[in-house]
Amino acid sequence: MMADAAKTKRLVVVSNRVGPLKDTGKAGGLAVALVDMLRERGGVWFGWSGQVTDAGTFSELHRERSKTVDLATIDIDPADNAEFYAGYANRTLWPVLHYRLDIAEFSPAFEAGYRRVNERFAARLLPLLRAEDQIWVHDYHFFHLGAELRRMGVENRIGFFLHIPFPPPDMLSALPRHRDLVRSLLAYDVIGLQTDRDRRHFIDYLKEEANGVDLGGHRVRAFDREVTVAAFPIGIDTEGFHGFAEGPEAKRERTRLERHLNGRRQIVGVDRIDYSKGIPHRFRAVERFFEEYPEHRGKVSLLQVAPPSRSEVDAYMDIRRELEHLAGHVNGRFADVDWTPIRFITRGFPRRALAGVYRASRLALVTPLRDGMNLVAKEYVAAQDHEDPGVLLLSRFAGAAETMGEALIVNPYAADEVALAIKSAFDMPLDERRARHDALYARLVEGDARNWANAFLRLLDG
Ligand code: GDG
Repeated sequence: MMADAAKTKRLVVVSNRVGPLKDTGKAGGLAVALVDMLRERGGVWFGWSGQVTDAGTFSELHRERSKTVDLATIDIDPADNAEFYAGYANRTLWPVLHYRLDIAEFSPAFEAGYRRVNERFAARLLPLLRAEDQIWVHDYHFFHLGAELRRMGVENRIGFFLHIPFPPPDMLSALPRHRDLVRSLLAYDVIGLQTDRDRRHFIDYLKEEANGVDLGGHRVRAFDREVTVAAFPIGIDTEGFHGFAEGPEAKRERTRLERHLNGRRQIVGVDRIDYSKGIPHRFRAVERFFEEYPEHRGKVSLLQVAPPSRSEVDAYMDIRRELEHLAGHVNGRFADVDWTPIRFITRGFPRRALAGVYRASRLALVTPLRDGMNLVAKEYVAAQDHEDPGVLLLSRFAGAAETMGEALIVNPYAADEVALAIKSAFDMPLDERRARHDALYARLVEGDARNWANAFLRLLDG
């Protein structure tokens, strides 16, 4: 149990994008969990306003208050946007941390912009802090923020959670000045990673590159600091999302889809367009499935929902074009007048309708080449009808695979293996589907977003 004194400590959350404070269900599990925690303890959520202006990080502080929670944001300027956000964060760190050295861009200007923005965010956060606050910083945009706060004299407990993978040390060491980046991380008191694999990589890095020592009991010593390092697999608002799937918006969406499906079965994929999500590999696996198992032609189709993201980064435009081309190729090869094998939709769905899309699908393909966790896998399971659940096919390279062993675990690079798994999902008898689903669902309730945040904050409370 949390000590009462700790419970009364105010919480300050820092993340690149913040909010919303109201109708948090719209934004997903993370917002639900953080807003719950912020409401309970009272606190501040600080981050980027989403605006790019000339005043940038010197802009006025934008504030919005809802009961016990303050939302505080600042802008960034065009250079910050190019160098920090679209640059070091998304063209350098994102690929390196997803094991993609081949497309990572290393630029001193990006690196300087990243440091500058971390320093500026720390300087703007400083006057909002109180002596007893617990500070919780999120994700790869802010590796240096804790170290900057320390430099400014902040002695509060500060935690950091990395939402994306931590790669093996050999890979990270290709990043210029990687030691500075990791040294900064050690300024935090608690470092949270998604999975045991990520935690192992982090500790291996400290041992290999910084004479680190694993002290056991989540404690690690390196760079003259002793800190807590642990895995906290992030969850969703499981029961809330199940409720969405039973609600009217989901039902409307289902009816619309089922009318169109006309007795056919639907496979679903839902991903931001991103090369880490393995969508082209998935399309090729679906092609292999129709090739190898022709009895399914005309009876099954894939609905791929893929809202665009980070379109200012070239690699993201390339992948969109590649997907349009691949979908066209598969459809050209197999489609019939009344059947389209792959429907590729690049607009987003409202969250409650998305729950209906999941519910209307007998199978979900969640096949990233590398993913911190992957919440789509969890949402799909949460949305199912307990009496007649669909099957989750999950990449072994998604963090979620570590705690979702009852899914059909596949290697996303092996099209024939994925094709066979798709077939076996359609052959799977009801009692097996239910047994797998029940085990997955129970674990999702246990590891929901609230419990995830509580587990992290318990360690941060110290
Ligand atoms: C990072 C890590 C980690 C997608 N399409 C629509 C839509 N979405 C929502 C999904 C899901 C979210 O976006 C995507 O979450 P993921 O976990 O799959 O991926 P990232 O955005 O890459 O997130 C990841 C996560 O952080 C949390 O720690 O799991 O590994 O990469 O919630 O539902 N939502 C709506 N319409 C869409 O069309 N409303």
